[in-house]
Amino acid sequence: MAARPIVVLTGAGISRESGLHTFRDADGIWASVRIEDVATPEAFARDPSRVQAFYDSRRRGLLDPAIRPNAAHGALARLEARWPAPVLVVTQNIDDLHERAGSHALIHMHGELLKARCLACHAISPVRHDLASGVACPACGQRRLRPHVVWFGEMPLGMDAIAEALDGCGLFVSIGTSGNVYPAAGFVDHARRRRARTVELNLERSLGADLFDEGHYGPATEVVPAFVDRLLAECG
Ligand code: BJW
Repeated sequence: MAARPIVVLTGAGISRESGLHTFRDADGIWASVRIEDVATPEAFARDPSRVQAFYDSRRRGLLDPAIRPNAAHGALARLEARWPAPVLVVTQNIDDLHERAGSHALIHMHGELLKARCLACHAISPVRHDLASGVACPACGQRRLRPHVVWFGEMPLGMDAIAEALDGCGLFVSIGTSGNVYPAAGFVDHARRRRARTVELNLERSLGADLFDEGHYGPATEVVPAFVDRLLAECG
């Protein structure tokens, strides 16, 4: 049978072994910071310096040379290069580890930490420095940049392209996400309705684990390369 398109959804768990924190694990980001203080448009309107400082600190962390893509990111790039049909990675992560590993067909549905958005002219620009000190927008010169990330209550990015890919996929794989946050948590349902095979790869069963046809549990650097190797062997 001909190979069918694949959609892969990734979450914070895939980057954990690269040294980045997840959100809802015991040592996760939300254990030390409240969502309401840093990840809503209301928080930014109330206290922009605090929100900027939170993302500035995470951006500095991401740019630490010790933070590198791991074997799971590498395996997905290999899958895209070798699978005979399209492979789309939809990531909830704002890090750039998928692209550093070599993934090209990639949607950052919750935005990108290394980009800023201008509140005055809406231009999106690359950023590698702290925004708290008031960096000017390279397009219009105003000092009204915010992190290019999607906060609670905001519309995730690329939703039309994601829906189209889910409509046409034969396999949906969810990796390293707890299934707490919508609309991403609903993608498995969408794929099932389209009769795609659905697979969860995670450290432990997620909230929606029962919705998947199969699950493989363990660290992403082990279960993802093993799963990709099996898939590539199946298609010869
Ligand atoms: C490992 C591992 C290892 C660990 N190996 N695995 C009531 C009901 C339903 C929905 C709503 C509701 N009220 C409001 C909503 C909507 C809301 C929502 O979902 N709220 C819920 C919390 C209830 N969603 C929104 O507001 C979204 N927008 C929206 O819905 O717009 C309207 C719309 C309607 C219809 C269609 C389309 C749109 C926006 C959500 C924005 C999320 N933003 C954040 C922060 C910004 C980015 C950032 O700062 O980084 O995004 S929140 C945070 O959670 C971040 C993540 O991307 C996101 C998901 O987290 P993730 O990746 O799942 O991480 P964890 O920590 O939860 O899980 C890690 C997993 O990895 C665990 O399972 C571990 O076991 C595993 N793991 N180590 C493998 N080594």
